[in-house]
Amino acid sequence: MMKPRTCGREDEPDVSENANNSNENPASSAQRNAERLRDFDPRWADRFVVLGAGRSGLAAARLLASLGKFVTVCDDGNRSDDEAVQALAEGGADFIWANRTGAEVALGCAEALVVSPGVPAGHSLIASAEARGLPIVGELELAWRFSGDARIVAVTGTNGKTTVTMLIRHLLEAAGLPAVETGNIGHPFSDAVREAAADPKPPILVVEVSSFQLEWVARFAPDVAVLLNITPDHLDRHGSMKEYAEAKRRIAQFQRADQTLVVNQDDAACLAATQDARARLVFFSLDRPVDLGAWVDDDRLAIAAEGSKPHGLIELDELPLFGMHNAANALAAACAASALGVGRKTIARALKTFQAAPHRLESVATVGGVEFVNDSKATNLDALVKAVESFNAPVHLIAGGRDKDSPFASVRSRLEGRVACAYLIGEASDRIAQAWDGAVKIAPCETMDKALEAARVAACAGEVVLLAPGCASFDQFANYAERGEAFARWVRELQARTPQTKHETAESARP
Ligand code: UMA
Repeated sequence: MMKPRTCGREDEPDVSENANNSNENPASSAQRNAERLRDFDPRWADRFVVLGAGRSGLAAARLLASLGKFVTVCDDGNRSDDEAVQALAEGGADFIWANRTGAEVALGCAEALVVSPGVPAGHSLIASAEARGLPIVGELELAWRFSGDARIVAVTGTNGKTTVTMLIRHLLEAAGLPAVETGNIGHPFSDAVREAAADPKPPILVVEVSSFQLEWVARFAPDVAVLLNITPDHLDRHGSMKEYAEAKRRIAQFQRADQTLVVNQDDAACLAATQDARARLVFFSLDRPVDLGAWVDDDRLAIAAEGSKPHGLIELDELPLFGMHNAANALAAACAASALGVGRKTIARALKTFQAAPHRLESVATVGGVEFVNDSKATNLDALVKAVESFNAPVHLIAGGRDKDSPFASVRSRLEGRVACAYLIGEASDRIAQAWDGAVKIAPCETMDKALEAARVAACAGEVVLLAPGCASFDQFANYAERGEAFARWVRELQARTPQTKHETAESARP
């Protein structure tokens, strides 16, 4: 039976201090909404409008419909051919496609508007709901309100979210604790909550959480929150770094003192964002030992759990993931698993057997001595730089795509001397070329195929061709996975038509 989270529990923080409490500054619409949501209990509401008929919106609608609520789903596009839409419609949900009048009528009868993560806060239906005084609830918050006693781990950060989410699930399962990956990783949280409620042995829900999902959080309080890093990303959506960091901060804003917050000790923005946290703090660091948490001690990962002495876990080179950023990811996951009771020996054993997700520094093949590496998931500048810094050989970098207002010039000095040539594709090409001109050699290529061909011709044995776009994929591809697959397909075709030498293995040029 699906149990809701109770609202206004005595042990929950008084969110009024997080909302606007000053007469001098008028409350922002987000703060007013947080106040409205504080008192809103979805158990007692019957009629919901869901904005966005993508994965999250449909999952939210399925969750609400399973609880006997009346649901209308509005979308600016038309996805009526979608099987999931048809199934929901047959189950009684209404759909309104790109029809503002119909959407307004639905809103007039609704008690709350549920927002999909991809819908920007400035959407006219959100403004309309605000004008009507309706609570606006994000899909993450909605699902959490219905998650009952399920144990929840939430992972956010600019980079590494997916890897850490997967690592935590892996560590929990190694300890015999059933766990499910959910959220931004692709399996909507609303579905995971609905499925967990029907499970006699509910799993721990490990939720990858994006800044988009955190925009509408008003009470979300995971048992364990993990904040990995905060570097510029999605500035086109959030407007400024301040707003972006503010969204990330919400992962811990409503946690209680008996919950755990795992924070990157080496990231000043993370430390600033969690200054007021109420939860028990656990740190991870690549630079120095911590009292409670995990760190790198010489070439060994180490951990100090609550009430126990520091212990070594595994050697850095036993970790089946490349780059120091992945060592930090492993430390973060170890802290989260430890907070949920997983012992250090199990953590150590399981870290050695983790398999990385595709499109993340994935070595596709070595052809003619050149290693081709797919890091299509590097969709922002920080990830791009970390990917480049993972190699000690000259890098032929394929970058570009949809621009997210990223400060490309800020990474010039970190690419200089490492990148032999940048092969630029997609909409952001001109801005990147201007920003990097003089620091690295530039080859405008427009498309992936042209970039790969140019890089193949230029790269010598021992060098690396790296796809780390530093941009979103949506100008030329459906998503980062499709972009990574296009890269990998081209490389495999190249490999098939190139005679391989005896020594040609996917041996890495990484340090
Ligand atoms: N839509 C509108 N009006 C708008 C915007 C969108 O009607 O103004 C409609 C679209 O027509 C479409 C639907 O909304 O029908 C799409 O909704 P959505 O953009 O929220 O996407 P979903 O399919 O629900 O997928 C979302 C996440 N997408 C985004 O945050 C953009 C997925 O993360 C996530 O896996 C999924 O929920 C399940 O939780 C993807 C992503 O790109 C991977 N995330 C960003 C990132 O990782 O950088 C944040």
